[in-house]
Amino acid sequence: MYENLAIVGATGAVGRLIRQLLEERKFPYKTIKFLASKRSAGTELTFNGATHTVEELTPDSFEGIDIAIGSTPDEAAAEFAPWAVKAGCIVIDESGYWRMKEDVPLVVPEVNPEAIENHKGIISSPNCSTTQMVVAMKPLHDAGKIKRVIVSTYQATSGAGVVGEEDLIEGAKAVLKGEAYENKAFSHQIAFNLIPQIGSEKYEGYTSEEMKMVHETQKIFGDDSIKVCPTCVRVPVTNCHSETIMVETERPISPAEARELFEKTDGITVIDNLGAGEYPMPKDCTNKNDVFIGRIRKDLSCENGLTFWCVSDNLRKGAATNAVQIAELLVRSQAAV
Ligand code: 11C
Repeated sequence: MYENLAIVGATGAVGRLIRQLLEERKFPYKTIKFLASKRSAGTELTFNGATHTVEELTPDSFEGIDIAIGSTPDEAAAEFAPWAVKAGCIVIDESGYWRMKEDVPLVVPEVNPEAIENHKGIISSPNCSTTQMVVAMKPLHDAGKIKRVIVSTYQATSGAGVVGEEDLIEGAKAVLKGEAYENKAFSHQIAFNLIPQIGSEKYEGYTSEEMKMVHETQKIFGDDSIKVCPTCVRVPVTNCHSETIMVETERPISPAEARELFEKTDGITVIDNLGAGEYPMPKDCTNKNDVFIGRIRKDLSCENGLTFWCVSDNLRKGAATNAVQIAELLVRSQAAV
């Protein structure tokens, strides 16, 4: 039975949300422990009405643990996941470190749940900008085979952590008062501005965030022939990533058919009434677990093209919710044995 849990990186923003989701979704467990770096060890937190003291993450942290959900920087994930696997624990990892490794399934439960069966102890959760896009792509790909995607992202500052949000809020106050502000997360002012770079320069003029969208999408669909052309932009919005997504399919899919496909898909909510000014917006999608879709229309520039707008809470479906859903899949797969 998978009944002994550990949350690694328990005091971070996504760690906090993982705890909240486990409570909200009444995740079954017998014991749970909360792990973090030495700096945060000793912090007290409440889970399901009980007080827990956060323990320091060490090589011995995983004895007797069945599932560990980790939300840590890449370097920490590279170190702790092998400790956990050695102790017989399954790791669900939010970091970028393990995603593209051959033996590590990269899973979005609405898209490729079957991939968890091939795990060798580590299961990865994708980057937030990829996750919402592949959830939206899945019903269209099943119906008409997607050949090509052009995506532009409008990514919230919470993707860069608490300091990212601070750069927006405190930076905006400083601009309004005409004062100087020293950015902590971003290399440029984000208040009243857009930054067309997320991550470092990586390949042929694309950034690391953009190349994650290319490689992770192909791995999740198990199809390297899907062409993805991304542009990732940081915008002055505190939470929820938005994306314009254009897909070109092998057979034409009309906007009406696409809407029906989206509406039938678990995890997708359609809000699409341009005449009434109704479409998903970050302020309305925050704290929700779904991927929201609107502005569904034909791409006028290409034969089998369809274009739409997609918004999702990057800390929830883009991170914590997806990881907890993977843990739920594991529990269900074991119950089915
Ligand atoms: C951002 N997508 O919005 C990034 C954050 O690979 O998990 C998540 C990075 C990752 O800045």
